[in-house]
Amino acid sequence: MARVSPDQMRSLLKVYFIEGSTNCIEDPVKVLEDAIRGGITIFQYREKGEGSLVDKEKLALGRRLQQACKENGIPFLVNDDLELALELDADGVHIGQEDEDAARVREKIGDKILGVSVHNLEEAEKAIQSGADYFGVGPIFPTATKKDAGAVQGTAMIEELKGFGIPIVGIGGINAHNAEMVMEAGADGVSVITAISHAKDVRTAATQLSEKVKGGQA
Ligand code: TZP
Ligand code: MG
Repeated sequence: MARVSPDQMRSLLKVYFIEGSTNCIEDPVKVLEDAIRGGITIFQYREKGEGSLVDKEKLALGRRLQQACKENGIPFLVNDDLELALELDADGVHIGQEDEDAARVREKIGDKILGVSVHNLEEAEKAIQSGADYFGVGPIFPTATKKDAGAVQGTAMIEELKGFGIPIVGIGGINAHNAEMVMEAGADGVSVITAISHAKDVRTAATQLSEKVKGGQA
């Protein structure tokens, strides 16, 4: 399989749902399936925080989530854990600045999707040279989900990074009420945890977000 093209990446990033067991009130697989029915376009398994699964249990949940993605043609990415991504033969990996060097990750994953979190122009340059397929930019708005997230950036950094021509997804405190601001700043999509995983009606929450991002076509 060839590397994903920037245009393909842009359309995949539109409604980017992230979750792990600690983000969900219900069974994470059910949450994901409902989110898929609501129109998400890509998924990231991010098993983090107090009480998160490890080893076999982490792998087992990853397998179930990946299966739900496969059945529905949704790309399945893994956060941070390169070994898990390779073991599951995931469609890609998302890494932050504290994780393994992006160029080394690119070497190990071949043509799989590589997302990198960037916070400034320097990190962005380096991520491009390392073979990133997209940038994750945030936190755009205040978030309680990632305790070690840096300073809230607002949408200004998206505008600045737009010039690189690499697909961009915004993250952090995004929901159906503020998603349009993120898209108007030049993002190709929005990445959310809480807005979908904690919704009373997960499917409707995903649909509402889709409508904001895709301009009415869920
Ligand atoms: N990276 C920056 S903010 C964030 C991550 C993983 C958390 C996003 O979660 P939420 O609940 O959508 O604010
Ligand atoms: Mg990370």
